[in-house]
Amino acid sequence: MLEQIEKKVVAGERLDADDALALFRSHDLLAIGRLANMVRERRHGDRTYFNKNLRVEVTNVCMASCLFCSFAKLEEHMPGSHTMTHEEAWGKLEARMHDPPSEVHVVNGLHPGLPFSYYEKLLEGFKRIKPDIHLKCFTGVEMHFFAQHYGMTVREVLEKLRAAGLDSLPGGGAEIFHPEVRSRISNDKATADEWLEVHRVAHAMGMRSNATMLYGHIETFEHRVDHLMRLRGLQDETKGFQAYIPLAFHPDGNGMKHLPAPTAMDDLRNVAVGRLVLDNFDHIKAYWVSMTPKIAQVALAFGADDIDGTIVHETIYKAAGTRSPDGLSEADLIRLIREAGRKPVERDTLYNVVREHEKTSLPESALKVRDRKAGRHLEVLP
Ligand code: V47
Repeated sequence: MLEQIEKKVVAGERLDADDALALFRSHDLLAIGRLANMVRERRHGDRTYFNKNLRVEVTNVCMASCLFCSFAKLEEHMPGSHTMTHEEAWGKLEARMHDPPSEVHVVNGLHPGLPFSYYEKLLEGFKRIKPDIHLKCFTGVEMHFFAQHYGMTVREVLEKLRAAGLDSLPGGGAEIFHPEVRSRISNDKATADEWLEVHRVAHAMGMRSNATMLYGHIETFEHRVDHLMRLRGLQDETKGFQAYIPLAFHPDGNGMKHLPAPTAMDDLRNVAVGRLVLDNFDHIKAYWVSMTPKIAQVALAFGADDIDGTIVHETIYKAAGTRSPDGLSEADLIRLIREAGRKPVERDTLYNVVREHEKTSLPESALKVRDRKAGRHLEVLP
């Protein structure tokens, strides 16, 4: 089966659902990774993208009760719940202005008690601080909630938020689309069709977005394949997705805490299968918060061409027990990419190049030793 898939990949032919299932079932990770790497190098060569970004989760108060979530609190004033004032949220960006990020990524709970103007004012304030900041805010689930809660169409919501400064949508909230799983892990928020419709409308308005899949809990390989096929189907229609980001389930402190976290094999397989099946997506992101910086680095040889960014203030995975650090410096990201034998490219959210860094021929650790001997600092090296 893998030989037939290899023939298709080499010929640039589209893989079907049976191929995708065979890839998920295979334990020959190196064979799958090699194929995914071939596709990755065909598209991007050694170029590996990262950005300087800031995560702000302004509220974790949420009317939905997703089984996998360790972040949400049902009501304001419950222990551990938070809703930032605008000044607190803007302060996160102000604190970074000495080395400003190019993107603010906002993901929140579905808060029942805030006026819509809260979100408009939030975006306007970020733009006031840094007019060229890219605002990648509110998942398809949040957009659907805004439409229902504030009595607007999805298009009206997106138009109002765009007028306030919204530039694109992040990929969260997709979880697993198949109703057999979605009805059990996320039964009181946007359905698969509703999530996809938000992205369809955003793309029709000229906005770009990302897509995710939350794997490693109660879903089967068939459910994963169904998910990827639905994403590929919408992308054929709109071409508005930029990156696909497989998200590893973290079990601490949520309704599925009895389940083990996915293993490194599964992390890498999800990156590779995503690269091979989503032939109409430009970018596959190895999100280091979800899979640790070490696995994310290895994923750069298994189909991923992007490692996300500096982040700094992530709280969703922190609540769910990630052992990844809070943030990485630009130098950390560059080192991870260089030691994987790749060329670091700093990008903005729309993948415009901010700065190309040299690819080094020696591992960075060797450079460091050489450097220490020469009494120089790593960052002055080309
Ligand atoms: O939608 C929540 C996931 C997502 C858990 O667009 C969990 O560039 C694992 O979507 N274990 C939010 N995952 C994060 C997200 C994202 C991340 C990075 C980049 C982009 C992008 C988007 O986090 C949620 C949900 O699927 N999540 N709880 C958990 N316990």
